[in-house]
Amino acid sequence: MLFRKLLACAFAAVVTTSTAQSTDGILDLVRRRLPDHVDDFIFRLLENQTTPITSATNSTNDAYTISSTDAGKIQVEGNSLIALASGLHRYLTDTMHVDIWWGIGSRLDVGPVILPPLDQPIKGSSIVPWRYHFNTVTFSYTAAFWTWEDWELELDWLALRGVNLPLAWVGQEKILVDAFRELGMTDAEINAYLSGPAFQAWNRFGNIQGSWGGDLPMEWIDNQFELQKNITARMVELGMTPVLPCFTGFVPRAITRVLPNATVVNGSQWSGFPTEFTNVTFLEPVDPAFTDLQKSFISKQAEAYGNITHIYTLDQYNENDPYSGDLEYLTNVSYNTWKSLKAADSQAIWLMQGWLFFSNSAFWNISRIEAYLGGVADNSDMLILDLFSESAPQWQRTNSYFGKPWIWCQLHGYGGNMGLYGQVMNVTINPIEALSNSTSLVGFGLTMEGQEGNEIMYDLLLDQAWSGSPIDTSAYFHNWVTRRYSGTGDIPQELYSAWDTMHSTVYNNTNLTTTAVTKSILELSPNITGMLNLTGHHATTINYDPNMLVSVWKTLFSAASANPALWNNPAYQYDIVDVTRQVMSNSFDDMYTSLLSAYTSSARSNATIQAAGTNLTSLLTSLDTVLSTNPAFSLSTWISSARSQTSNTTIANFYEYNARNQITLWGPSGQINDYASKSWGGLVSSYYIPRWEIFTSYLMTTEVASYNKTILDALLLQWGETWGNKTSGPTMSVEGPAVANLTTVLGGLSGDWPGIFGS
Ligand SMILES: *[C@@H]1O[C@H](CO)[C@@H](O)[C@H](O)[C@H]1NC(C)=O
Ligand SMILES: *[C@@H]1O[C@H](CO)[C@@H](O)[C@H](O)[C@H]1NC(C)=O
Ligand SMILES: *[C@@H]1O[C@H](CO)[C@@H](O)[C@H](O)[C@H]1NC(C)=O
Ligand SMILES: *[C@@H]1O[C@H](CO)[C@@H](O)[C@H](O)[C@H]1NC(C)=O
Ligand SMILES: *[C@@H]1O[C@H](CO)[C@@H](O)[C@H](O)[C@H]1NC(C)=O
Ligand SMILES: *[C@@H]1O[C@H](CO)[C@@H](O)[C@H](O)[C@H]1NC(C)=O
Ligand SMILES: *[C@@H]1O[C@H](CO)[C@@H](O)[C@H](O)[C@H]1NC(C)=O
Ligand SMILES: *[C@@H]1O[C@H](CO)[C@@H](O)[C@H](O)[C@H]1NC(C)=O
Ligand SMILES: *[C@@H]1O[C@H](CO)[C@@H](O)[C@H](O)[C@H]1NC(C)=O
Ligand SMILES: *[C@@H]1O[C@H](CO)[C@@H](O)[C@H](O)[C@H]1NC(C)=O
Ligand SMILES: *[C@@H]1O[C@H](CO)[C@@H](O)[C@H](O)[C@H]1NC(C)=O
Ligand SMILES: CC(=O)N[C@H]1CO[C@H](CO)[C@@H](O)[C@@H]1O
Repeated sequence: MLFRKLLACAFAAVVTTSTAQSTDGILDLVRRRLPDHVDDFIFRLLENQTTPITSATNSTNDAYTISSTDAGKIQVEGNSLIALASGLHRYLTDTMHVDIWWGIGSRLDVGPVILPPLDQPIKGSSIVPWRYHFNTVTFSYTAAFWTWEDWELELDWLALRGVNLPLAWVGQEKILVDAFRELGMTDAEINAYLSGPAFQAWNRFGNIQGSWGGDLPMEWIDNQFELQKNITARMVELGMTPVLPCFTGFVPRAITRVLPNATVVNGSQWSGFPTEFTNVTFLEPVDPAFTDLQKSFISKQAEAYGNITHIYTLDQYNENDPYSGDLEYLTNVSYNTWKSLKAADSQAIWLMQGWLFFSNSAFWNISRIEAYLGGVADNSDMLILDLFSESAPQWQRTNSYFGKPWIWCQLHGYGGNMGLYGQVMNVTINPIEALSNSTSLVGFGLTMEGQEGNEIMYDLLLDQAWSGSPIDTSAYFHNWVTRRYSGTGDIPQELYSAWDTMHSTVYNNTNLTTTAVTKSILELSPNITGMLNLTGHHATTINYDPNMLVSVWKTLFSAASANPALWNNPAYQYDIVDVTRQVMSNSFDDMYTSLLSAYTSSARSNATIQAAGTNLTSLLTSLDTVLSTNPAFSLSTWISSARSQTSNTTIANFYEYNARNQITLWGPSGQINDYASKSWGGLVSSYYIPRWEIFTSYLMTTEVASYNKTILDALLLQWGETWGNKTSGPTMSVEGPAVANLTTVLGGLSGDWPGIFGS
C-alpha cells in the first residue's frame, strides 16, 4: 500500500503545474447543466493541488464531503477539483436522481426544483488515485467527427464520474506536420503519410499510413488543432490531467530524403493492408534525430496548449511487431525513447497501452516484456494500461508489469459494435482483488473501442473506484434505473424488473468463450458457414436465453402503459430501441438458419429460398424503421456529422467516404470488412438489406455443390465499394425511411411479427 502511495505521489507531484486553484470550472459545469441552481451550490477546495510535496504526497486519493448549509445551500468540499465534481455527481445521482448520459444528453436539469437538503453529510473517497478514460481508437470509432458541443457533453460526463486522466490526442497532426516541415519535408511527402479523418488512430501508432479515397486536407488538420485547444483547456478547468501525444518514431518514408543517414526500419504489415498503406517507417530511437523530433513535438505542443501535463501516450508496437525480438534491441528502443521524453520534459511519464502483450502474446513472451519495460529504468516514469483486465488481464503474468504503475481497464467492446453485454462480476470483484494483490496498481479505467450502449457497465467500474469492496450490483442496477428514467413522473416497477432480469443474464456473462460485446450476424457479409456461434473477439454467440430477452422487452414495453409519459423520456426511447434491436437481431439468427435449411434441403426450390430470404429482409426493414426513430441509432447522424465538418462539397464527399468506409469495408478493399459495423437506421436498409438480397439471389442461382465463396465475396465487395462511394449531397438526405413515431412503430411489432413480439 505504501508503495502504491509513493508511486501515486510521484505522479501527483509531477502532474501539478498551475498555481492557485480555482473552482470556476466546476461552477461553470453547473452553469451549463443546471442553470437554475447556480446559486444553490457552494464548492470549497480544501487543499491546493499546487503544493505537490506537502499535500499531494500525503493525499493520494480524492475525497469529498457534501452537506447542507444553514442558508439552505448544498456545499461540496473536496481535496481536488475532480473530488468536487465527483461529490456533485454523488448528490445529483443519489439525492436528486438525475444524470448525464451518452447518446441521450444531459438530464441533470429534470430533478426537483428545490434542492433536497441533507440530514447528514455524505462522504466519499476514491480507492485509487487515477481514473482513466479512452482507448486510443475511441477517437476514431466514436469521436472522429465530434463537434465542440459533443466534446463538452463528454467532458462533463467524465468529470462528474470522477475521471481525472483522459487521453487527449485530437489534432496532433498539426504538431507533426509542423515538425516534419521544419525537417524539410514537402507537404506532398507528409500527405503520403497521413491517414483520413476516420482512420487517424491507427496512423498515430504506426499500423497504417496514407489515405485512400483522397488526401487529408489541411483544413481538417487546422480545425482539429483548434478543437484540441478547447478540449485541453476544459479538461484542466475540470481538474483533469490530460494525457497528450508525443513523438512515437513513426515517420513519412521521406525521412530518408531529408535525413539520408537516418536509422530507420519498417514496421510490420497490418491486417492485410498493401505496403503502400502499412509497413510504416520507424525512426530508431537510438538515432539523434529521434530526440530532436521529440523535443520539437513536445515544445510545440506545450506552446499550443500550455504546460498542462507530463503524461504522454506512446505506443510503438500496438499490433505492430518490433524489427527484432532480440532482448538487447528491445531494451535499447525503450531506453532511448524514454531518454528522448526526458530530454523534452524532465518530468515526463510514458503511458502505454498493454494491448500488445495480449494480442501478440506469442511474440511478447515474459523475457521480451521485461526487456522492453526494463529500458525505462525508473518505474515511476511509466504507466501501463492493462487494457482488457475484465477478460484477459496481463498483470499477473507480467508480475504487475515488473513494478511499473498500471491501471485496471475494462475494454468491453470492439469497433463500437452494438450488443447488450456485460460482466458485472468481473468488473466489480476483479479490480478489488487486483488492488490487494498488486502494489503498483494506481487506477481503474475505461478503454472501450467505441462508446456504443451498455452505459451501465462503464458507470459501474467508475463507481467501483470509490468503493473498497465489490459493489452490490443488484442494488446498483436498481439505483441506476431510478436516475436513468427520471424526469417523467413515476418510474414503474416494470423498469426495475426488466433491468433486474438483464442484470443477472445479459449483463452477467461468465462464459469465457465470449469476452466482449456480441455482434449481430445481420451486419456481417453473408455466407453459408461460420457466421453463427462465433466466439472470441467479435462473438456472435448469444450467452443467454433469447426468450428471456423477449420477455424483458415486453416488460419494458408495458412500463409505458403504466406511465405513458415514458414515451417522451429520452432514456426510455433509447433503451427500448436498443432492446428491440437486440431481440430482432437474435431472431435474425433463426431466420438465417431457416434460409440455410431451405437452401440445403433436398426439396430446395427457388420459391422456398426466396420466401426465406424475404422473411429475413422484411425483418430487417422493420428493424430499420425502429432504429430510424432515434438519431443515436441512425446512419444520418454519423454521416451528417462528417459532412458538416466543412463547407467545401468536395471535402465533404471525402469525409463522407471515410465515414462510410470505416463502418463497412474498413480499408480500400475490405481489409477488415465489417469490423466496425453498426445496427443503424439507414445503414440496415441501404447496405445490409441489399447484401442479403445479393446473397439470396446467389443461392437461388447456385447449386449447393457449385457454391463458391470467392465469387460471392466478389459480388458483395463490389456492392460494398458502390455503396461506399455514394454521397448524400449537400442536402444530407441519407438513405432510409423518414423518422417514424416510436409509439406507433413499436405498437405495430406484435402484429407484424407475432412469432417474436406476440403474446
Ligand atoms: C491555496 O493557494 C492560494 C494561493 O496561494 C491561497 O490563497 C489559499 O489560501 C490556498 N488554499 C488552501 C486551502 O491552502
Ligand atoms: C471552441 O469553443 C468556443 C466557445 O468557447 C467556440 O466558439 C469554438 O467554436 C470552439 N472551437 C472549435 C474548433 O470547435
Ligand atoms: C552521412 O554519413 C556519411 C558517412 O558516414 C557522411 O559522410 C555524411 O556526411 C553523413 N551525412 C549527413 C547529412 O549527416
Ligand atoms: C511488411 O511487413 C511484413 C511483416 O509483417 C514483411 O514481411 C514485409 O517484408 C514488410 N514489407 C516492407 C516493404 O517492409
Ligand atoms: C513550459 O515549460 C517549459 C519548461 O519549463 C518552459 O520553457 C516553457 O516556457 C513553458 N511553456 C509555457 C507555454 O508555459
Ligand atoms: C473473469 O475474470 C477471470 C479472472 O481474471 C477470468 O479467468 C475470466 O476469463 C473472466 N471472465 C470472462 C467471461 O472473461
Ligand atoms: C491474489 O493473490 C492470491 C494469493 O496469492 C491468489 O490466490 C489470487 O488468485 C490472486 N488474485 C488475483 C486476482 O490474481
Ligand atoms: C452470475 O452468474 C454466476 C455464474 O453462473 C452466478 O454465480 C452469479 O450468482 C450470477 N450473478 C448474478 C448477479 O446474477
Ligand atoms: C459457453 O459458450 C460456448 C459457445 O456457445 C458453449 O459451447 C458452452 O457450452 C458454454 N459454456 C457454458 C458453461 O455454458
Ligand atoms: C463466413 O462469414 C463469417 C463471418 O464473417 C466468417 O467468420 C466465416 O469464416 C465465413 N466462412 C467462410 C467459409 O469463410
Ligand atoms: C449454434 O448454437 C446453438 C445453441 O447452442 C445450436 O443450437 C446451433 O446448432 C449452433 N449452430 C451452428 C451453426 O453451429
Ligand atoms: C505519509 C507521507 O508521505 N507523509 C509526508 C507528508 O508530507 C510531508 C512534507 O513533505 C512529509 O514530511 C511526510 O513524510
